[in-house]
Amino acid sequence: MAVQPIDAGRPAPTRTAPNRPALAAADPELAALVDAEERLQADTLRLIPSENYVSAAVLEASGTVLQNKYSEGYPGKRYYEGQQVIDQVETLAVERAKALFRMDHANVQPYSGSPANLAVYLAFLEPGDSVLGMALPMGGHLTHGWGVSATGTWFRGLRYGVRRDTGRVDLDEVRDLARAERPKLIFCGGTAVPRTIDFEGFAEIAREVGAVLVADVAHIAGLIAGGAHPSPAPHADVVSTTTHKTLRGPRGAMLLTTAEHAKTIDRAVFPGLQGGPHNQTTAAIAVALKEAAEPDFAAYAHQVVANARALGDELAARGFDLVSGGTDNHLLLADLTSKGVSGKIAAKALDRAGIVVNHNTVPYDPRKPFDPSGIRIGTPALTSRGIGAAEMGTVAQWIGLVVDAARTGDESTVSKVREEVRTMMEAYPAPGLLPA
Ligand code: DSN
Repeated sequence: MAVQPIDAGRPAPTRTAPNRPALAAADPELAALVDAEERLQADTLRLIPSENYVSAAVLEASGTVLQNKYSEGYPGKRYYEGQQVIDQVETLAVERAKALFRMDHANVQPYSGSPANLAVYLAFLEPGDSVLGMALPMGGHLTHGWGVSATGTWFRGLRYGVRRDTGRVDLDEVRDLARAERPKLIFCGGTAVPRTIDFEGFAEIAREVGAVLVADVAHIAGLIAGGAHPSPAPHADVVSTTTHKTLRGPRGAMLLTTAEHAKTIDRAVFPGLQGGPHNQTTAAIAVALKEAAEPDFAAYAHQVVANARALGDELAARGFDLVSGGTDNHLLLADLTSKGVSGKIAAKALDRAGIVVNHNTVPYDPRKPFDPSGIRIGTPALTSRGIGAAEMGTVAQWIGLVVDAARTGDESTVSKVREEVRTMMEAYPAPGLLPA
C-alpha cells in the first residue's frame, strides 16, 4: 500500500490570497523570494538526502511568539523570569526525545548539528586531545575531526575510512586505530554512509580503549525513530542528531545521553557554548517528535528505505556504479567515473531538469571536493510527498538520461525531463506548500 504524504487530507492551500499577508504587505520583495522558493520546492524532485518537507504543524510551530523570549538555562533553572510556559514547551520536547530514542537524557537546545558536536568536544576533551572519526571524503562529517573544521584544528583528528573493495566501514581498521592511538572520543555515523551503522561494534571498541562513543545519527534519526534502522541505544554514550533530515522536524539539533553524561553535556551546551535556546525551534522539535512517534511515521521511515533500495536497483540496472553496491538506508552515492562526467556537471544538469541532488566525493576520489566524481541521492523528501517504489524506475530513467545529456551537451533532453518532472510533482503535491 502506498504511504500517505504528510498532511494528507488537509485542505490544499490555494493561490487566491497570499499565504503570508503581513510579510507580503511589509516586504513584498522578500515575500516574493519566499514564494519563489516555495514554488521551487513544490515543482522539483528534491533528492538531497539531508532535506525533507516538514508538516504544516511543524511549520506553524516554528513561526510563533515563542520566538520573542530569552530563556538561558534549563526548565526550572533559568536566568530570566517569565518562563512558566517555555519551561513546559522544553520539557515536552525533552520527554518526547527521551522516549522516542530510548535514552536517559535529552538536550534539545543545540542550534544545529555542528554546534551540537562542538558541545560534545567541550564536554569531554581538552584542546589537543585525540578524536577518531570517519574521514570526510569517505562519508564522514566536518565536525568529526576533519582538518578544516575547528574540531580538526583544536583537536587531533584521526580518521578511519571504508574498504576500497566493499565501500563499507571496516571495524578491524577502527579497532587497530583506536588501540594504537587511544582517542578520548570516537564518532560513528556521517553524511554519506549508505550502509547500516554497527553501533554495537563501535561501542565494544570504544569501551576497550576507554573512549566516549558518539553516534552522530543526523541522517538516519527518522529511520531510527520509525524502526527502519537499528538504534544507537543502549550502545552509544552520546547520540547527536539534527532534527530536520529524515526526522522531518525544524532546523535544529539534539544531544541525547546516558544518565552518566547528562550534566556534562548540559553544561557544555549552556553556558559552555550557547546562549538562549531558540524556543520556537524547541516547540517545532516537540511537534516533530510527537509526529515521529505515530504509526504513520514508521510507515514513512520504512518507505524511505524501500524507495532508496528500489532507486538503487534501477540505477544499477542502468549502469550506475553505486558505492558499496547499494543502500540500507535513505541515501545512495553514485560514482559517475564510468559515465564520463563529473559529479558537479551532472548535478548542475540534473538541477536544470528539476532533479535536485548534490555533487559529492566518493571514497578514494581522485578528483577535488568542489568538482568530485560522485552525486549523493536521497529519498526522504519524495517519500514525504507520497511517491512510492513504483515511481523509482521513472526517476532512475530521468537521472540516466540527464547524466548522459550532461556528457553530450543535449539540452533538449534536459528540458524534456524538466517537463516530465513537473508533471509528476503536480500529481504528488508538496506537503504544506502552495501549488506551483
Ligand atoms: N550538510 C549536511 C548534509 O547535507 O549531509 C551535513 O551537515
